[in-house]
Amino acid sequence: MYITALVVILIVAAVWKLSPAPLDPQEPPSAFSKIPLIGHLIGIISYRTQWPIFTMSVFSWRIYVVTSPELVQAIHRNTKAFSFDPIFINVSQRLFKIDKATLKLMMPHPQGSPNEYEYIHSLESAMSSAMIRGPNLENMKHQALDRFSSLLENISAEEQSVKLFSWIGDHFADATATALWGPDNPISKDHSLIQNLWDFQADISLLSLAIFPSIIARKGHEGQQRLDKAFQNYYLGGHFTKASSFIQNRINSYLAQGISIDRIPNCEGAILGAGTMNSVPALFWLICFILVDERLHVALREELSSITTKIGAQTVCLNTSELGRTCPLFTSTFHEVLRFTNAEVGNRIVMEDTLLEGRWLLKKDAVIQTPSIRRHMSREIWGPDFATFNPRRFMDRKSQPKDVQKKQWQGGFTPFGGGRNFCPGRHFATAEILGVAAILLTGFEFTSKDGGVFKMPGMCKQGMAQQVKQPSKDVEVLIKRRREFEGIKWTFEVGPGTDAEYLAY
Ligand code: HEM
Ligand SMILES: *[C@@H]1O[C@H](CO)[C@@H](O)[C@H](O)[C@H]1NC(C)=O
Ligand SMILES: *[C@@H]1O[C@H](CO)[C@@H](O)[C@H](O)[C@H]1NC(C)=O
Ligand SMILES: CC(=O)N[C@H]1CO[C@H](CO)[C@@H](O)[C@@H]1O
Repeated sequence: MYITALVVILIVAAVWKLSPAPLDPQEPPSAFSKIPLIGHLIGIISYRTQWPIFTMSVFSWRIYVVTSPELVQAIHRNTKAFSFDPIFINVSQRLFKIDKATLKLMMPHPQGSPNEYEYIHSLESAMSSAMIRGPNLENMKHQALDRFSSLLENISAEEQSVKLFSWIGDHFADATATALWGPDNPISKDHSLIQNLWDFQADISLLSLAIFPSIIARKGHEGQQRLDKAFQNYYLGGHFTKASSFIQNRINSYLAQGISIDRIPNCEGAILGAGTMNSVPALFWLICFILVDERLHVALREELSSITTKIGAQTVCLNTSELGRTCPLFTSTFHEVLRFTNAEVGNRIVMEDTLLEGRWLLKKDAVIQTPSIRRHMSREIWGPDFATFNPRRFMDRKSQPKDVQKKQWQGGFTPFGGGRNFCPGRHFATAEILGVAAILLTGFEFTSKDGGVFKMPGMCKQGMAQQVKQPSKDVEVLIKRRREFEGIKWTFEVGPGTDAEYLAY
């Protein structure tokens, strides 16, 4: 889950035999040796080839980089031959200092198939079954939006200055922790843990090296330890009775596999990380792309007013239940933000020699990368304006030729990954981000600190661990409540959601 190309390569380097193996004629063509191996660079240099898949051999390592949407789908489909499981285990082991007995439970059963990671599969289905459309998901949406709006009570019509990214992030972390672990979650009780979470996330790549973490990643290490401790108190204190089904299912899956309750907490910081590290930058960019475009901002306020209903003098209801239909421009803007800011790399390990699509031989133990940037920023897939931010792009996809639609939706657009590791949180993330953005855009004004027009913050080329790029620097803005929303409490209609907002493809 939290894996950078860098870390994968270090792991592979450690396990790879040192003698370089020559390429088999059936393997993907070789390209670009002796170049830096950071994820986004692989994505960027992949533009220099027309091959649908190519091999990078650096020293004795072998990485297959996939550029074509069709092959990405083929990789996602063949979950047996191409697996994330070995990476998950290696990284978890390093990051969470898992003891020998627990590790044994996590590995494939000695008498079973060597590639069957029962532990991971059970955990994955426990998580995704709690996050599919239905009452559990609706409950999480409600919890998150209710909590976020209550955190805004102190923002009055009096202007105040905030650092936008950290302001959004801090509230979002609390709201997300509330949705996942319930009202007794450790984050809402102690906001100082939020900084610990950001420190942990910033250092996650270094921490997964597991070499003197307290020296090479002191802040991240301290953050991780404080989070561990807080979740220890939460789990051992039995505070999870009001937690979401997502968390309840995780607990049951652990217990069913023989992992005791005291071993659970040290992974929970990572789950909170998964729930915030992509959503927070995605929400931030959504707000920024709207604030820099006055006409878009006005059009969206107009669109959102159709789902905003005043109930009595003190309450406003936001009906976010079918945003794909009721607010198509808003939903499309969000999808375009994901296209524009996503840098998912999608690592898999080849479990056994496999002939991909009857054509390309992929060798056991090699790493496969499917950098989304190569497809999200592709002229063939998106047309001549692929490099322009077009908030309406996803609204009129239905009017495009069938073959274009097919390319865009089958492997061409994968902000949430795909295949067995398809992000289980994608429905929740979409609903939470759109819901929070709807509150912020309808109820509040944001202006530039220096009084000028809002300027687009710079974007990092690639987060070290995130799938959505971070801003290179935070921005100061002035925020105030709109007069007509003074003293107002928000309520939410959430509903099950529709394909249009959930990117069902
Ligand atoms: C905009 C927000 C988000 C984005 C862009 C995103 C993206 C992704 C991606 C690309 C993957 C890896 C898929 C793969 O390797 O094929 C992933 C996995 C995962 N995500 Fe998300 N995610 C988001 C929000 C969330 C949220 C809110 C949660 C939980 C509350 C979550 C939980 C997870 C988990 C648990 C996994 C691991 C799944 C597995 O190993 O099978 N994500 N996400
Ligand atoms: C709002 O402000 C009051 C007084 O300053 C404080 O006690 C309270 O915790 C604040 N509430 C939130 C949600 O920040
Ligand atoms: C919320 O919106 C949906 C979709 O437009 C509609 O079917 C539903 O009746 C609305 N709910 C309320 C309480 O207005
Ligand atoms: C893909 C990979 O690197 N797998 C390794 C993970 O760690 C175990 C044990 O440390 C190795 O046996 C795997 O080869």
